[in-house]
Amino acid sequence: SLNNDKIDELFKKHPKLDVTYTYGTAGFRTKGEVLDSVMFSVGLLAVLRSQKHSGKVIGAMVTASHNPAEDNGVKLVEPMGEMLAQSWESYATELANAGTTEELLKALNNVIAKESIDLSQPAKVVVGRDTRPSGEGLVAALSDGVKALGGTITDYGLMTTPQLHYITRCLNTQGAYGEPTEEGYYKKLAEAFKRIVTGKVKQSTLYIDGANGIGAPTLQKLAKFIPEEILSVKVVNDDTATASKLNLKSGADFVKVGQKKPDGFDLQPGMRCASLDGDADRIVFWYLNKEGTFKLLDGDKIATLAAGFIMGLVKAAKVPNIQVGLVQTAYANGSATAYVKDTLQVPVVFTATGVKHLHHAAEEFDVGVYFEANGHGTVLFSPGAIKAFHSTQGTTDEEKKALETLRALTDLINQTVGDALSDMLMVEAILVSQQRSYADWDSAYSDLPSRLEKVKVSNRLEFVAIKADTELSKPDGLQQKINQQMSKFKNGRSFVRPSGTEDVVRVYAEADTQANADLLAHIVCGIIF
Ligand code: 16G
Ligand code: ZN
Repeated sequence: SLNNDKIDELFKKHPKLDVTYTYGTAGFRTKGEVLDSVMFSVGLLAVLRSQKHSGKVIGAMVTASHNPAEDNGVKLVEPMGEMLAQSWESYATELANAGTTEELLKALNNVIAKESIDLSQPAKVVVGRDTRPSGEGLVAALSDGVKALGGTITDYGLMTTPQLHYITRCLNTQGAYGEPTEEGYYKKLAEAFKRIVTGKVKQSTLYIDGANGIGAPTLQKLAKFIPEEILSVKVVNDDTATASKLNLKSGADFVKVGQKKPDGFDLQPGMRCASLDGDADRIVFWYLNKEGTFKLLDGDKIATLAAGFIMGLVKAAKVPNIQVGLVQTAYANGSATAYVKDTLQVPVVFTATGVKHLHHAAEEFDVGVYFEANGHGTVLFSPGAIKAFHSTQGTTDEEKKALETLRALTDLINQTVGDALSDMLMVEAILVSQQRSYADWDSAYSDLPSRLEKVKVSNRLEFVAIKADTELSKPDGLQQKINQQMSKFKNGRSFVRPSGTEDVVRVYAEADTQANADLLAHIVCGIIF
């Protein structure tokens, strides 16, 4: 049974503040200074989750991703590296909002009873954090939570979110996925990349905006495992010592939302650039075209590049019965969706925003490509597909080469979660293989002009999004008004959804011209305000 005294003693070190917390799309996320008690409660829950999985290792990542330096957050990782099962999110919320030891014990006993937790099971937790100043103290609080329930915790220190997911999976699969160390991660990615590009013509330097976050030093370490003759990378915005610079006028979110270059770049035509976010689970690519216009290659462009390449390989390798599919959200540009359906002829499935939704939908395909337009995504290979790539021999040289590239891709691409560094190498491997420039890649289709706005409303929970975030079921009648406005614009499309990470409602609009996309967004903002 629970050691009530120990829980009480440690909980008193992490008193709950007068704040209501919610485990949302990306776990808990808010100002770092109000998260101490939350971390303690997450440590408790991680132990129960590990026990539920008969002692398998559970991951905990302390990060607030692309948000400002003073924010922080935490999310739990399942043994195979996925996001915490949705059915446990409400337990996380209940534990985090317990104000007294009595309430906390009640919430704990509720989980134990409902999930029939065997408290005699061992419990193991691993934790990592990004570069935020509040991270170290928050890890200590989480650690106290783990200890209060008698679990063991290993602190891996600074790392990217995808590295923590990788390590969690490695620890639970006895080496089958890779070595459970930082070096093991670099080696796995570097080796797989080399297998694809060796002997092919190298491209010009990649300039990577590290958002002054953990992705910068991590990429510098990764680059040491890849010879300069096959890849040259230069990391810009790598000042992790100045906390306030994290994600400041830099990073994937800044570039995607503002459609402009980050600080720190003297951007010239011909330069190939990309931006990571603060925990390196997102990447977007960008460049100046011949006319000197800033051009963004976002998650949709990455997804279409990857899907097209993999389709070609599967065909060339003559592996039968491999269904490649793509998963998008409502934020996918209308042109991207049309290109995937009409030109690539790959089936597309839509899900609500948030990695967990896309990830599970992608698992339904043999090869499931999922990317959010914001640059978060990966490609999942089913166990059957991986087996087929290994058991098929191939007769011609072309078939053998295609098979070897497919096998290497299954190692190169992070199978647990979207990974900016793995995605960067995947894109580079494809561009090298196809000898394509950014402009060639970009020319597959032209994005429809779009606008993303946020609106502060008195209660965002009054807004209920349905049909994969494309419509609102509440407040009553609002969707009809939005539809009326949309229909007035050529290629007009707009949707409204409550944010899962900020106290705002987001408005997206798309139309034939930038002025019309801006206008439609503006009108819809006016309707909901
Ligand atoms: C979180 C999600 C991301 C999503 C974003 C939407 C994960 C790991 N991250 O960052 O996928 O795009 O939330 O934010 O699921 P919003 O709800 O504030 O628009
Ligand atoms: Zn992130």
